[in-house]
Amino acid sequence: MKCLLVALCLAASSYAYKLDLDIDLENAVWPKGAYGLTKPEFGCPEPEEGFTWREGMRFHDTEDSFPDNQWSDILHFYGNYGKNNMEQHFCMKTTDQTSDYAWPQGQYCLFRASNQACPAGFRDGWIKFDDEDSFNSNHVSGEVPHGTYDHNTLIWYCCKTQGFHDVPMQLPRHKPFYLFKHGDRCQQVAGMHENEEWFQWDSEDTPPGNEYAGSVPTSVIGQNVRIYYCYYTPKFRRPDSRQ
Ligand SMILES: [Ca+2]
Ligand SMILES: [Ca+2]
Ligand SMILES: [Ca+2]
Ligand SMILES: [Ca+2]
Repeated sequence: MKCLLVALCLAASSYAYKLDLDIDLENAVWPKGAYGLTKPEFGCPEPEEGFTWREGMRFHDTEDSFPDNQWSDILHFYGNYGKNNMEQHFCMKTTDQTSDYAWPQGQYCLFRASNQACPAGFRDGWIKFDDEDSFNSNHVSGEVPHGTYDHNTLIWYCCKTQGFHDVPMQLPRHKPFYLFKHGDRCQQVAGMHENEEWFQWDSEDTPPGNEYAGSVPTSVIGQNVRIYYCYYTPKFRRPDSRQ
């Protein structure tokens, strides 16, 4: 009888826990700090009280001679990309203090916001993309990550490097979003499926080539630049979802 009671109590408490978790998920907000995400095909995350996502774009004129940008079989980038050139689109949160919720421990990276430090607990780093040297047509518009945007592209990142991939963190799950991969697999997010994607920039074939420093997303940076992304999609939809 005692055992039955314990079992019932355990069942009841785990049910309560599940309810709490669901409520937390509904109320999840984007963590405080200034940072950016890659814009996916369905657009930037929904605005929240205190901020809206500011958008921007970097057009990379990649190698013109036997152009060979490559990407994963499935890719959900917003905008245009092809063998010869590509657009990086950004969703930037430039308002620092919007909630008390800080980015949890884990293994993932974000864009660093222009002229702002990474959120607390992140390490920064940069990648320099050696874009096409001849008749370069790079251009830039809107709100973009901290960096240098001329005939080449240098972009800063913020990385969490000390947590565990398999401890799910809570983020809004109204819409799909991207984080950068850090380490050997994608960070788990509660209520979301995570799938790896990648893009490879065919950089200028003539040296000096690409460079990087500090903490950056999982990538291959040599003659060309390949960066790995984690694409998150909701496991189930909210009844009032606008999608
Ligand atoms: Ca080109
Ligand atoms: Ca160049
Ligand atoms: Ca190349
Ligand atoms: Ca070239």
